[in-house]
Amino acid sequence: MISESILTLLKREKNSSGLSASLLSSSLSLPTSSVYEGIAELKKLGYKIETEKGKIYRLTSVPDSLIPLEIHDNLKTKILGKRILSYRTLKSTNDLAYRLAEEKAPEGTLIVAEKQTAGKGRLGRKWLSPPERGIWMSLILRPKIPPAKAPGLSLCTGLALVQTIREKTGLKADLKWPNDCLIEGKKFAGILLELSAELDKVNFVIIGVGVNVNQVQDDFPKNLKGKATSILMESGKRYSRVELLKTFLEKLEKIYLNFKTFGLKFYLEEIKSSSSMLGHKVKLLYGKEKIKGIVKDIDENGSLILETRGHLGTISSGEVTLI
Ligand code: BT5
Repeated sequence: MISESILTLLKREKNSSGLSASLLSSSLSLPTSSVYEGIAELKKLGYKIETEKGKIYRLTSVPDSLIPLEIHDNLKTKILGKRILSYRTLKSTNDLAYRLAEEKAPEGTLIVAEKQTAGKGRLGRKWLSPPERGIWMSLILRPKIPPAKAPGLSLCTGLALVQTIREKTGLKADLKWPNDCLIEGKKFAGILLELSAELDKVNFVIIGVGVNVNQVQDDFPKNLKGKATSILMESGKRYSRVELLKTFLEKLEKIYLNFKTFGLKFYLEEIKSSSSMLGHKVKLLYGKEKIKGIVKDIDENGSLILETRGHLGTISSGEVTLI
């Protein structure tokens, strides 16, 4: 892509006095007219490029947009995000990912949108995805594992997210079984796993992740006030969504490869120590059933071990709240 090659050169020379159109054209063996077109395209994508005397170009800032040009830049993964489809608006990145996976899209394909108009949570719930405030993304994975092991990927994803936020922001992010990530008890991210499987084999898994990065309090409706939060609200700082996404992909890839080889047990201790529920009294909503108990453990399939009136039960899904 012409604009990508021009951008690579402009980034390399970011601190110099700039590059001339003729130098760009000779370095890339392109006619000058293509250089002008490439520069115009980059400006349209939000890159700030200073122009001197109409012919010397200097890159002064890059957009925090979830576009392949930025996500691919120095991304150290071998599978995740190698192919990226990026949109201004989608109904749901998960829906598109599912369709593409059915059409044989390769493992690691990443779908991102700046805004979702029908972002999905679990069980038909909605996920608010306002424009340019968060990371709304889905990944296509094709692990060769039995379907019963697939829910473990939700905890693996949560772990990668918690590791990312802790490392990049210093905030104490926690996992809330089975699919939430919290800071100070408030939800900043949710994970939605969708599975296509036969009895003994997974065809593909869609990992949908929504991360609230730069929302302010007023971006949330009344019913989520005090329950939902963003990285900006917790840290007081704006973080680059692109940088968070890249770190997350790198961490998730490492965890995913170990998960496929060794199973969830490889990360179980870290998952447990990052989990806000362990040892606490909780209320579990499972369909229409309500159970109270103490969270004793998380097992190697990612199920919750709940003690209720002296009995231990294994819970594979549901909604848990601290009491
Ligand atoms: C989840 O569901 O937490 C999974 C959310 C997954 C969203 C991603 S975004 C990219 C990808 N494409 C999609 O269409 N979805 C995935 P659940 O545990 O059911 O939580 C949903 C509940 O969280 C809602 O009913 C609200 O109460 C609350 N909620 C909605 N939007 C929120 C937000 N932006 N931040 C925090 N809480 C939210």
